[in-house]
Amino acid sequence: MRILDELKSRNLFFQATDEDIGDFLENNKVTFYLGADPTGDSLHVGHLCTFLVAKRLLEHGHHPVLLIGGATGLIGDPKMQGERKMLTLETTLHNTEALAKQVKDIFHFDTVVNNFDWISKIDLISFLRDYGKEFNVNYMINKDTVKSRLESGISYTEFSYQILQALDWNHLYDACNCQMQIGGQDQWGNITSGLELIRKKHNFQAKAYGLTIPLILKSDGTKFGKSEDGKSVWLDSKKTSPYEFYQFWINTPDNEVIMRLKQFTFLSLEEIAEIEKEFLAAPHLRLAQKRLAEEVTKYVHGEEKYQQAVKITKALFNGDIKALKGEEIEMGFKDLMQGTIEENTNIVDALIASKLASSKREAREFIQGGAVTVNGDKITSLDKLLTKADAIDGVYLVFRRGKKKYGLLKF
Ligand code: 545
Repeated sequence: MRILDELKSRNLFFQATDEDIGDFLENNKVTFYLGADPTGDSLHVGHLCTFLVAKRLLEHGHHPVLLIGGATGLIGDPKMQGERKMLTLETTLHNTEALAKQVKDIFHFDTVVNNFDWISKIDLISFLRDYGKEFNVNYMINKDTVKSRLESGISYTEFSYQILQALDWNHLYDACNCQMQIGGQDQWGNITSGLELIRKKHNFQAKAYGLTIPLILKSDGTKFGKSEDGKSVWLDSKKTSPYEFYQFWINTPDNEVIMRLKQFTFLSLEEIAEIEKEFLAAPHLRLAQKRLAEEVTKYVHGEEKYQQAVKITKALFNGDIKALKGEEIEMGFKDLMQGTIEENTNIVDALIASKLASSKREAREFIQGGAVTVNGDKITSLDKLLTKADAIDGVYLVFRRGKKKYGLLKF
């Protein structure tokens, strides 16, 4: 299948600057780039799709260049609403390193560049003469993001952003014949500014293409990429554990899951069609969600972390807490940690400390009713004193009340 048709079938094509981009991608080995500003120290799942499109193009024989915006991150790509908070040089440097490492580790891009390397060398007079002169202000204020800010206000700094992204592409066009830029749908204005600049700088002899990827929305129209408690799902395992990451994909609604398989995995469309058939025959088995979670977790975190996430999921489902190691307990119960207790704490007090009971009376009721387990063992005696011998690795006590309520305490 032609790569452009493949992207379209996977709902990964929003728009392109030329109709013949399909032929162009079929008949050439194209160097293209994708940029990311170091506004944070990690990507999240909302960014993932665009990077995977770069991988898809790579698999098709094209050559991706990943640009980290060490310079543009200091300026700030205008958002639809409100001026960005300016980042310090220090933060930007820190984030640049973290992002460069992350994209190398996950996607193995071999060419990573930083636009600080060339933008920081342009002096003000050259900037205004060599680039500013090529941009008509009327053209600039017609870009979506700028236009949306004209009422509420936009600083000159953010207003200038598109010129910087444009000169990046022109730089890469000259430096490595970079003939295409890809980005999310929100990058259209910046990408077309770059194309304009390249054309002007090359006497309208240059051939280059811009391609954008649709913004991913959930079926209810809200933003994709937040976990159930509203937190962003990061690719950095220190910010979102592989278990939580796996859970995010497992929780994909039935009416979105086939689309997500197309957008986020490298399974062929034929394989996905097979999965869809089996899934529709027995949706309650959640086969499609499991496969999606498997593919994406393996891709981002590797086989071992995926296996661990599955193990934690199963242990939590069966209540077989003892099957888990300390590290896995930390991962699976990260948000349920309620603090530390002393050795020989009575079960009634411990249950209150774990937040599974709100009073001694309630705690006693739960315990005597047989609703309470500690690390999977049922506790019915009100006199039970908890010791390190009860704890996993001598440290962790996982309390469960009823089928689903969990709390974690540490010695
Ligand atoms: C800078 C200089 C260039 C080309 C591009 C840029 C960056 C671009 C931008 N991109 C977004 C971004 O988000 C932060 C990610 C890391 C914390 O702002 N002006 O940097 C996102 N991008 C990926 C997709 C995007 C976009 O990295 O394009 O649409 C999200 O899916 O918002 O010369």
